[in-house]
Amino acid sequence: MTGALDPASTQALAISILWWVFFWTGLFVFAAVLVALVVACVRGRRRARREGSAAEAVPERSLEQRRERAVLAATVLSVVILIGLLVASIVGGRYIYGNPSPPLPVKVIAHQWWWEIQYPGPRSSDLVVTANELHLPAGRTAELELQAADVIHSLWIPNLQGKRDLIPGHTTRLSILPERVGRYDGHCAEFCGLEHARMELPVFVESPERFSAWLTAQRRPAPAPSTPEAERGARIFTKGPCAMCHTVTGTDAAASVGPDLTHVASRAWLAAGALPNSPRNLRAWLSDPQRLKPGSQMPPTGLSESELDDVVHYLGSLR
Ligand code: HEC
Ligand SMILES: [Cu+2]
Repeated sequence: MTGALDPASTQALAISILWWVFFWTGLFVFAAVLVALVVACVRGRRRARREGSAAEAVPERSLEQRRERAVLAATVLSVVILIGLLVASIVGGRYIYGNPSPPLPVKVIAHQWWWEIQYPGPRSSDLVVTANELHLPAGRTAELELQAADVIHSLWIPNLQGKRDLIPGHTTRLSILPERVGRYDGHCAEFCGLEHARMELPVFVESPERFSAWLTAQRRPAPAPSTPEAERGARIFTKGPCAMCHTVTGTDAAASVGPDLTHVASRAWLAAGALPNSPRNLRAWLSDPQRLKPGSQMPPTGLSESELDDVVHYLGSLR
C-alpha cells in the first residue's frame, strides 16, 4: 500500500507532474502579485508623505512611462505563462490518453456494489471472469473497457490513473501503463447507492511472469471437490439458490448476478473490500451477508450450521 500521491504508472506520473507544474506556477504568480502589491503600497505611501495630496493630480511623465512598461511586461509574462501551461497540459494529456500497442484488454463492469473483471483470451474459452480484484502486469499498457450494469459508478485508482465514470449503456475507456510492482487501492468514486463506501477494487501490479501464471491459473475450471465436506458443499451450492446468482466454471452454476466464484479462495478480499478473505469471514458472510454489508444484493442464505461448514469447505477449496 502506498499513499495516494505516489504515482506508479506513466499516466499517474503525467497527472502528478502536471499538477505540480500548475501548483508551483500558481504559487509563483500568487507570491509575485502579493510582493508587487506590497511594494506599490509602500512606495505610494512614501511618495504621498513626501509630496502631499498634489502627488496624483499631475502625474510625472517618467513615472507614467515606468508604469506603462511594468503593465506591458506583466501582460507579456502572463501570456507566456498561460501558453506554457497550455503546452504542459497538452503534453500531459498525450501521456494520459496515449496507448502504445499492443495493449492488454481488460473489461471492468461495475455492479452495485462490486466489480466484475474480465480478461478476454485468444479463444473464447480462454475468457477469465473474476471479481473484486484487478491484476495488471508491470510494463505493459492495460486498456480497460469500462461498463456499468446498473447505475453510474466511477473507477479511481489514484496511484495509476485519473477517475473515469462507468455509465450504463455507454462504454468508456481508461489506459494504464503500470511501472512499479505493488498493491494499489481502487475505489468507486461516484455515489452509487447504499454500499458505495464498500466498493473497493484492490489492484495488484505484478511482474509479467507472475501475472501470466496468475492468468493461466484463473483460466482453469474449478477443481473438483476432494473431501466429503467439500463434496457436500458443492452439492448444496449447485442445487441451492447460490447457483441462481453465481458461476463456478466446470459446474452447473452459471449465473452472473453475483461475482464469479470459480477461484474465490485465491482472492484477498470478500464483497469488494468489505472483509479479508478467510474461512471465518467467509462463514460470517454466508451466514448473514446483510449484517456485514447491509443492502447488498445477496440475500440471507438460510443455510444450517452444518451446511455452512460444508459450503465454506467447498468455496475454500476453489483456489
Ligand atoms: C440473489 C442472488 C444471490 C444469491 C442467491 C447468492 N448470492 Fe452470493 N453474492 C451475490 C451478490 C450480488 C454478491 C456481491 C455482494 C457485494 O459484494 O455487494 C455476492 C457475493 C458472494 C460472495 C463474495 C464473493 C466475492 O468475491 O466478494 C460469496 C463467497 C458468495 N456470494 C457466495 C454465495 C453462496 C455460497 C450462496 C448460496 C448459499 C450465494 N452466494 C447466494 C448474489 C447472490
Ligand atoms: Cu460507488
